[in-house]
Amino acid sequence: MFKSLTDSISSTKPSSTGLKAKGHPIINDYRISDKVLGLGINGKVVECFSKANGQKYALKVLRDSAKARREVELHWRASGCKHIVNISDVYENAYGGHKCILVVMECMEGGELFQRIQERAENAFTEREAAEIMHDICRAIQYLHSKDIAHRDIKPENLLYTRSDNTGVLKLTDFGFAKETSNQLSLQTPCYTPYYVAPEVLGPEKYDKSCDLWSLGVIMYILLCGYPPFYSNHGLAISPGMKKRIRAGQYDFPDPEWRHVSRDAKDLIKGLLKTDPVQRLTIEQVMKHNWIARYAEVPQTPLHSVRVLREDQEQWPEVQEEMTQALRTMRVDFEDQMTLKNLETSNNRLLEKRKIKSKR
Ligand code: I85
Repeated sequence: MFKSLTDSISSTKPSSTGLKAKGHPIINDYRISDKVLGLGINGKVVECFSKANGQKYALKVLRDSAKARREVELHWRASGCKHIVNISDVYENAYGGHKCILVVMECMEGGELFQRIQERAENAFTEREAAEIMHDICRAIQYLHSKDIAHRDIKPENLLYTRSDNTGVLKLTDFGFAKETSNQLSLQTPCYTPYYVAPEVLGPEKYDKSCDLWSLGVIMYILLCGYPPFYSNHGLAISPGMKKRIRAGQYDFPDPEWRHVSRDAKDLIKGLLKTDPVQRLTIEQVMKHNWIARYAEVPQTPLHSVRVLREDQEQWPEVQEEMTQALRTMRVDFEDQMTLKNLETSNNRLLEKRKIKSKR
């Protein structure tokens, strides 16, 4: 079983940099500390130290499954980007009586994006700095989408800094929901030859990627003002009212936080938070947008974000929960849509066949 992971992993990168899932015990190579760095839904992340160089790493422990193998495979394939957390080693070990996949990653010691921003001096955070951060996140997404990978779980807690000083690099992590979007039609829709394929069959690819652009819109909005564009009224994580507002694209740019924010910034947010995924900007369009392409020339307008993030600090867990749920809804919705589309096209195909038959 695991051989296939090893094979697929080593086949995705040139053999010179090929990552081999190691079969020998990880404890031969690393000292695993009992410090937990984070808890993902698929597994916990703990601190560990290389016995070869003494350096600190982060270790993600996943129970072996098809889902876990997909996560590691896609994450490894994405590891070549400066703004994606790097995998350095993968082990297959029995751990706690279970077959596990152990992913050794570079250790991100700078903490989460918005924690870092919150720790800054008030008024010291400007629109230009927000644009620089957005540019970094965009680079990660551009890299992924160019490799036909949709991350589908881009949210504040998955954006981490390498270090806490000003040399820290922002990187994206957790490929637990990542999905290969390449249209290998023969695999996706086994009953058609490419000649007959309708545009909507090609559609689902775009939907998966558009999830990441919506996330980008939400993160950009929070960066610029300190609160999210959609929130529930009564503190419950994702209320029916909030769902409605997300679906209707009901958000605004209230004063005083948005008064001095540039028109370019608001224009980009509008393109990212389009409710119709087909109308939403693609990552290539975002890269060409003035606010991203010329991020170093964005006005240095002071933002309210640091003050607001601090004032609303106790609401941050809810903000995170809301984004988690909204992303979950989005992934499920797309799956439903895809099933419907495929049913539609397969029905049409049957109709075609009947028409042809009746003409004979
Ligand atoms: N380092 N989502 C939230 C962490 N280095 N973290 C999460 N899924 C993952 C944790 C729960 C992300 O795949 C996660 C994953 C991977 C990491 C990860 C990877 C590499 C780290 C779930 C830290 C860290 C280390 C030292 C200090 C600090 C953080 O988390 C801090 F600055 F916070 F003190």
